[in-house]
Amino acid sequence: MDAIKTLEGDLQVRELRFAILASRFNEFIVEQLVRGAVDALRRHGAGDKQMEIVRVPGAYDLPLVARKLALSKRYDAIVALGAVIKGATAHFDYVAGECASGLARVGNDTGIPVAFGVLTTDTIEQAIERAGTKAGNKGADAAVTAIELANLLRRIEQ
Ligand code: INI
Repeated sequence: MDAIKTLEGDLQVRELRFAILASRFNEFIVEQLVRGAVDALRRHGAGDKQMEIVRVPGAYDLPLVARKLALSKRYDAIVALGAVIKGATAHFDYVAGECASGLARVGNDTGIPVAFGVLTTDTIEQAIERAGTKAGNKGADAAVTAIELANLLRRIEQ
């Protein structure tokens, strides 16, 4: 494999700019995802001027604003954060489904990576586990993915 050219994104933030796009619904959970994302970006060397936090009411509303942010050309990647909890959501499938497919579409249509840090869980306990307790912090994971994808796209363009 050594002879084969391999393209990968590294985890150096360089001068990259990030939008952390977070929904307010289930704020108790989502704020922990925001905290995890900011912490991960900082620990990879990003300064606070390289990130902006943008808030929307709920996860369903993320794709609309993600598209606007992507088209603004002000960011190299978007970290989308939210929490849709089935137990508390009669229309879980619609909110979670539209959120996931809408965010994927934004990335695919605009070429700006949209890292998916939206929790979709059956219970509030599962959401807490993924928001900085025993199953890690999915906001931090999404932020690291955003760094890697932004760098990979740059390498492909070079
Ligand atoms: N939004 C969420 O982010 N999580 C939820 O669990 C949720 N529930 O339970 O309905 C939710 N609903 C609001 C939705 O995202 C939109 O803000 C709303 O429909 C207005 O567009």
